Amino acid sequence: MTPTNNKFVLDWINEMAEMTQPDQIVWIDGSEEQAEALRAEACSTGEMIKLNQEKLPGCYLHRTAVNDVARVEGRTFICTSKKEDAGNINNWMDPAECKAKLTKLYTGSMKGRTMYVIPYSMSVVGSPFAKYGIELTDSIYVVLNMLIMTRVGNDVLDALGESADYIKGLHARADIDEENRYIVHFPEENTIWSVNSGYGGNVLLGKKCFALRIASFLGRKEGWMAEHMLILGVEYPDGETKYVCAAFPSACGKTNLAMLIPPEYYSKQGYKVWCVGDDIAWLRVGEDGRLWAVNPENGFFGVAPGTNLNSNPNALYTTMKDTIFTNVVHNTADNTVWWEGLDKNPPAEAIDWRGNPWDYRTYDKARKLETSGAHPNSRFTAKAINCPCISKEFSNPAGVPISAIVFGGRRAKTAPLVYQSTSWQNGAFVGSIMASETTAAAAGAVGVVRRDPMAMRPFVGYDMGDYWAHWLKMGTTIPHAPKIFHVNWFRTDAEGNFIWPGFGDNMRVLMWILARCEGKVDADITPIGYVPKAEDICIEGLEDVTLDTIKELLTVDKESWLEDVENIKAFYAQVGDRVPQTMYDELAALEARLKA
Ligand code: GTP
Ligand code: SPV
Ligand code: MN
Repeated sequence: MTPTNNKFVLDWINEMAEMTQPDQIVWIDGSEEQAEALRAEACSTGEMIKLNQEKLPGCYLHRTAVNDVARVEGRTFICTSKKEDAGNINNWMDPAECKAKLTKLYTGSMKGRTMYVIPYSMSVVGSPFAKYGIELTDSIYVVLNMLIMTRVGNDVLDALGESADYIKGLHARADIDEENRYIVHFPEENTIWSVNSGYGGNVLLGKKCFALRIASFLGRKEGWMAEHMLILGVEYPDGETKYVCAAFPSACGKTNLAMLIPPEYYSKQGYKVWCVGDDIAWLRVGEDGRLWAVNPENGFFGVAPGTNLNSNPNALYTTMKDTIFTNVVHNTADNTVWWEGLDKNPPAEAIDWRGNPWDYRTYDKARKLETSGAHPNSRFTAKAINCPCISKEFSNPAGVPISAIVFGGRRAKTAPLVYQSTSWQNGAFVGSIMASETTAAAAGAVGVVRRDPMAMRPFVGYDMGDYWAHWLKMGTTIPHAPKIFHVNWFRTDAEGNFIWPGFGDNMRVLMWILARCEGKVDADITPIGYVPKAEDICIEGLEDVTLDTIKELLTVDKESWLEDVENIKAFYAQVGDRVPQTMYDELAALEARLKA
């Protein structure tokens, strides 16, 4: 007995099972009993370690293979029938060629193993935003993560009914061979294939593969947007809540901003911040002419290092139960976990992310990757409902109305603390020229400035130029469009220290942003857009920040911006001939203003 009679689903599962040849097929029903049995099985094989259940109830530790610790952008492909539809920024393979190649890798890969069938929904089942998917996988770790990150169960199959409208995802661990690792998308066929990885964004197919790459493709076709954005609400003392979306590249502060705790100056007056989402937003124009957002996920797959009681207490509390930790330090004395930046007491008896005994005294900042106990991209998978600041609108199928969209990156120089674009069109341009220093969230060099438009460079499921055109077109369909801003928490001084305190204090910048949305505060116009008057960024209660610090953080250095303009020109050329003329016009206007 299968929990659905949907012919499209059953035929596809049969076909995939004929190729991968599992010993058995198990349908995941979302029940706690089944999840608990799978946890026990994973612990019996060493795939997971059950942690101290008194200190960390429901928590487990998993270590991935040493060669498999981050997304692999170089091995991620968009397989459209025409190469030009994937665009120059994406890797492309011919769909038939790709299937032939991967079929070889999948064939027999599940022999002796179980294929799990995970029916899941992105966003609340039945919501106008909701999209359904089925992931087939031979990894219990993937099943248990998907149970936290998405809405899993038979109600998804019921909602799907006899329809063929679902995203087909196939994942096989195979040999975790990095030379044969592929994360491929067939947007024209609503299909995702992933092989030879067991790490997060490569294998939790509801997340980056579906909710961004496939969804961005669908959004363009259907007139909505899938974005790499957090969603938060700022509640005012009078009880009204304003919502903000923010797009920062991977490991650049979305989870932290989404869960921020207001500085005392604000909390005393009754301000509160609520988290709706920390990574992905789906956006649609509402009947009232505003832009509405949902978080399609059901949990957080957050960066562990740096998370602590000062930086992000809400995230830390969220991870204290029902959490899967990946690639952090195992404190073997009391069977708990640790990571760099948690506290100043690294465990004396410990196993590092590689699975080797670890002596914290050997840590060397200059050789961080080789000597740290937790991998810099180690993660926690935690339930959204366990977050102390989760918004009461988190599961509202209608979503929340958005007042402001904020772009941001990691820039040691150039980008000021905050500026506002002059229109939706100019704001889309600001998104298109975003840049950031690379992080450990993806394999490759760390700390290199690269252009990362809308924080979506690795996640747009079609041509980047077409994606920008979609942004411009959306602007014409939103009568009450959000205002668009850009922030940078990461400017450094001559010694390389961050100038801005960041974290909870980012609220101070959010308050300026919201005041701008309501026309309640003035600004100075500069060649790049509106910049705050320094005295309008509240520094009450900040120890090391003076009005002069704010002035320094807000400077717009024309020379370095002109250098950036040259870099942007080269990037636009690389994106190719589908860059909208509007973006070139905006770029020319920016250059002219900088030279005036
Ligand atoms: P993904 O899950 O990869 O998409 O990352 P994310 O954008 O959610 O990033 P996250 O909030 O996990 O932050 C990543 C790193 O940036 C952590 O090490 C944080 O400590 C650091 N970080 C976040 N916010 C700030 C900030 O305001 N200032 C500074 N200096 N660092 C920050
Ligand atoms: C990111 O890299 O942006 C993440 C983590 O959120 S992953 O799920 O691996 O993509
Ligand atoms: Mn992310």
